[in-house]
Amino acid sequence: MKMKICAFVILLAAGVTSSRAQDTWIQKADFGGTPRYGAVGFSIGAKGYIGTGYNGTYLKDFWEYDPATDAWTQKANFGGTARDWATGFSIGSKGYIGTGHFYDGNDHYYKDFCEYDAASNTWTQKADFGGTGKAEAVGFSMGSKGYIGTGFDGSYTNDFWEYTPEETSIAIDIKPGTFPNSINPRSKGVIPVAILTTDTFDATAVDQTTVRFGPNATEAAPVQSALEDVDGDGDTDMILHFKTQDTGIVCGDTSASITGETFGGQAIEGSDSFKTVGCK
Ligand SMILES: [Ca+2]
Ligand SMILES: [Ca+2]
Repeated sequence: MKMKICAFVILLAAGVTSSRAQDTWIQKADFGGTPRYGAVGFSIGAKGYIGTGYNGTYLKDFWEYDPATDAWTQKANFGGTARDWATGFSIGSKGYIGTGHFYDGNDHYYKDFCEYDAASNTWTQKADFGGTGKAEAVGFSMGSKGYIGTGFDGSYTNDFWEYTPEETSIAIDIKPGTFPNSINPRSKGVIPVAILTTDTFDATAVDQTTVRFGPNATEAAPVQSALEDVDGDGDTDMILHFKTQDTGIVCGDTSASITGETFGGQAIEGSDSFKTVGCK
């Protein structure tokens, strides 16, 4: 009787163990650059990135990690000066590194802030970080916004800042296939608007729940959306339908805009012209 109970307990314990997933760490290829501290990283899509830091010398080299091949590739050096303890995050298809520190007998705390475009492997200087230059700040992103706070600027800090990138300009076509575009503001129908895929923008990445359309680009949410090649150039575009009465378009208006975000959090904006009809 005693043995039976014992066996039952063992089986139960084994069952519990095998039904639980286990967290694991697996060592991957070493970072492609030299050993260092004070580097910073972020991810864009299916790639990871690490750059800058200090190893006795201040560094600005920048590397891409591809988990599919477990390999590092050196990319364009960070766009600012070499530094350690910078801060980074990514928004959509762009990565950002800014703030940081350099010591040359005196401590220098940086507030410059650069954007990395993985598609073109280029860095662009953006608006300086809003607070004082600082080292060892922390950054993260949520949706289309980035955040940096805390850190050391000679003193401990707790200021906290939100970064909003400028909107990416996209091509839209009100009433695709027709021009000029005539809109009757009194119509009880819908207005079709296409977001076009181009060499630099994939319309299928747009999160249609975030899209608004109207003279102020804020008025109407789409009531219907579909993916199709509306301009017949071989790539897939997005077509959205907006109720005319939701758009706020009135007689005499001449243009309207779309705003929204991609699933990756990249803010977008595009405009097209039209003329109002049926107004007399
Ligand atoms: Ca049109
Ligand atoms: Ca197309």
